[in-house]
Amino acid sequence: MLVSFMDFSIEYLKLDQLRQLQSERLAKLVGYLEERSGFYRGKLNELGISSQDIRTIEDITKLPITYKQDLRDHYPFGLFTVPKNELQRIHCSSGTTGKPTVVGYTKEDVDLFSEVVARSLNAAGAKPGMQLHNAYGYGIFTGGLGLHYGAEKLGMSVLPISGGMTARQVDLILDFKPEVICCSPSYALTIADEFAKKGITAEEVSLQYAVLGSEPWTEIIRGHIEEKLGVHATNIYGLSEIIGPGVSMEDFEEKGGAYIWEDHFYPEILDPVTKQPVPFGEEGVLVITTLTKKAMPLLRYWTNDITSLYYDQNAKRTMVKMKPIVGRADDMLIVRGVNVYPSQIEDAFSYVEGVVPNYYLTPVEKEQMCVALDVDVEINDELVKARQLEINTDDYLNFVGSFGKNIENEIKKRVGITTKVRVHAQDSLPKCEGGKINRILKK
Ligand code: DLL
Repeated sequence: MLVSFMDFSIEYLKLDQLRQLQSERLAKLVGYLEERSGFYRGKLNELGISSQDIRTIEDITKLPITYKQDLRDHYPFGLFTVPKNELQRIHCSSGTTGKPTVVGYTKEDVDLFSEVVARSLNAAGAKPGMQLHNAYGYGIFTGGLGLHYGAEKLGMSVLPISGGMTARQVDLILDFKPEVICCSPSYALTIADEFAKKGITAEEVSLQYAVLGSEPWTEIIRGHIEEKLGVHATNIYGLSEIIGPGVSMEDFEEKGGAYIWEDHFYPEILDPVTKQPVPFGEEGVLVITTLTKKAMPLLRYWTNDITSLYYDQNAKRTMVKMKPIVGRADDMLIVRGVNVYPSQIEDAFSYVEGVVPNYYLTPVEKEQMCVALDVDVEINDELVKARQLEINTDDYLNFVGSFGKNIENEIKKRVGITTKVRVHAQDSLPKCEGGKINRILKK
């Protein structure tokens, strides 16, 4: 078996030592940017501050916020702080419209990326010598290569299968018997369904751990994946601008929230409107400062992702945790004045037995205002079979009708909006074919 030479002791650093380390790193970073970044030099000048004003991590609130637009305005390489010949890799964020957001890595940055992904895999339960079935997309997306290098750093072997061709993925999992899989949660559901279609049970699948992220997901999806694949499913979060996957990660024995590797990525939660820090524990926009990156460090990067921070009394490690992302501020729907994220609807499903969390939301608009939401969702076959209902008979339609009403009521109760729920047979709505899924359909 391969042995890992990684040292994870930093994850258990005493809080005062961690703050000291963050303070030193922040002061050094601002000096570095003042020297190398025309963009940040200009921003610091505008605010009338210099690197001399940044001595402790608390001084971070004096610093400018960086937005995605700043990266777009300096497309492609304008925010890089090293010459192009010092780069080792270039990635882009996953936006589908307009020019991509470009990020560069020096060799040190790639090492850092591998280190935080290796830490994440370790927290997910993976061990040196295990095999990773890496179904994240390889290419300019950070998922595939990010997990690949991290797994190798931990001492795992990797099958770089990438996303798509689900039938083949399933065959190779059966033949190669990997212990660990990584992909988006929606694609893990597709893979799990493919096993079920073949009549293969969780006990027959070698997988033990699933490392899932790149899109919001909730406990109902975790439950389905854990049950169908017989794994511990944990949440990995990250974004290209900061590094890629491995900004934060759940522990497989703790779950519920993800440790932020805050010796490298300093988190703040800001109010989306006032842009001021919210009281600790309250929800807002996650803003991250990269304390140690070289090619494209960012100060207070506005991720647009909504979450909150907390300390877990029973946590193994000392670093702060974040709750699962509720959604991106961009994906928020306003239904008759109520702010709604798809993940809140998904969460409401968990209160009705028999919902298969493969769903789509279609906003219903009147005079350019969203007044309601149509929800298409699947019903579990087993439930229908258990009641011995023949598809499309009156009994079936009545049952499905009241099932849909139950979901509508739960959504009304928990999210506060009116929806029309259309119930579909299991496996009849389009599935994720690899990569990130978009739950919101346009009419
Ligand atoms: O999605 C990096 C990644 C790859 C993360 C593989 C995890 C696993 P981008 O393509 O730049 O990078 O997209 C980043 O995806 O700002 C969030 O909105 C969303 N996102 C990523 N992970 C999660 C997660 C990668 N675990 C954007 N939960 C982020 C919710 C997530 N949203």
